[in-house]
Amino acid sequence: MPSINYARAAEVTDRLESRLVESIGVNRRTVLGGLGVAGSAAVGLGGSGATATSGHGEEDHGTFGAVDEYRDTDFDPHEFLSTFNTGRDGQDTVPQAVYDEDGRTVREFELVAVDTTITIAPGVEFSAWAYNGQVPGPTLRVEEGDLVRIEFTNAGEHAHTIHPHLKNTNPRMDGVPQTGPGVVSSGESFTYEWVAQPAGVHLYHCHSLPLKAHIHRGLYGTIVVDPDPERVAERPREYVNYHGPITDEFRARLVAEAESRNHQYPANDDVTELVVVMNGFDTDFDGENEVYAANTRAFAYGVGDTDGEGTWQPGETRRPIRIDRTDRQRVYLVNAVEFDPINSFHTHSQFFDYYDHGTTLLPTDATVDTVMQCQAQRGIVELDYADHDPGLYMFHAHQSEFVELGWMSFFEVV
Ligand SMILES: [Cu+2]
Repeated sequence: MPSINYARAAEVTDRLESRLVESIGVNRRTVLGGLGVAGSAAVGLGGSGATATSGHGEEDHGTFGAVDEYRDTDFDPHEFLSTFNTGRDGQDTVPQAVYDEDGRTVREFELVAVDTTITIAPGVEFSAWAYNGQVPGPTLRVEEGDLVRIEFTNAGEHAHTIHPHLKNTNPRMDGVPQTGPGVVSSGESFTYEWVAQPAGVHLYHCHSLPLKAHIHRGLYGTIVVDPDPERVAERPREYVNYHGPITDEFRARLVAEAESRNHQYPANDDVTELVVVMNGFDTDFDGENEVYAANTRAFAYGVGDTDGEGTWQPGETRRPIRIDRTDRQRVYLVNAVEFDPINSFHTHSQFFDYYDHGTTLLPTDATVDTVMQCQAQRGIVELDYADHDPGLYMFHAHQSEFVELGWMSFFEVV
């Protein structure tokens, strides 16, 4: 491998990271968000009658099953990238029970909302509300048409829900305060059931009021719904924004694309898949974000210290995302930022195909180097680095402020 200048990239990452940590006014380990009621009131918490338990209490809510195991999660943004059901050995790292019921495949997950602290920059912790103790929550991967069953327990202090961005035909299961069970109070449980549709990359999040308070604290995650190739063969028009004739060749192309997306098909093995959730943290509860990130940790995919040979020093948490250029790269990109109307994703020296919401099998944008996403928007980014020399290639939000405050990353093409 030709020598790659890591030092200069490491210096940039270092400088930005130091400035960010200084700007938050942290020079020792500090838990942010400890403002409690006062801080939450700044974003209006407690203003809703629907939110039953808005007060931080001294009262003991007890423990609920194995809840404590979620309170001390050692979240690794690098592991998180590919922690979902890939169908490959050793990578089914988000536990799910899979079984048949009434002729349909059920995929059952357990989600527990807890109050916890997470690390968002070196020495900077944030008082989060988190599904299974991690922000973003676990990535749920299912196939189109499956029944997704979520055993949800609220072990946090506040009332929460899970609202899916899916085509959900039962209002009881919408996870909003106004329908079905409403909010799930502290100490209670509810089983959500959703049909996995449409195929694509989707979002789930808490819908308790005030919404922005519950989302920015960390209650969100990704649902990847793989297209069912057999359904694509039968109903190809539902997967394209194209009105011309559907020839056999065209149908076969769509089916091949669906198979490459579906983790149960061998064609999926030639694709490296990554989940990138763009998020932000309002550390002083003034309704603006102080820290931005891809997958929670500011500059996690920046460049840290190596031994000069490209091997990361022990304990180094900053390192680029390594890309095997013989593989196709697929990024499931989700914007979970609150307070800022839009976020964006920009690649250096590279153009990509983009599938808005991931619901189509032909790109909605071809050959672009920047896409923007409004709040809750998401999509699939497909990259091919086969023509590129090995080395470091930046990617980041193209809002300079977001870059300086943490949302700056590198791919390391090898
Ligand atoms: Cu909530």
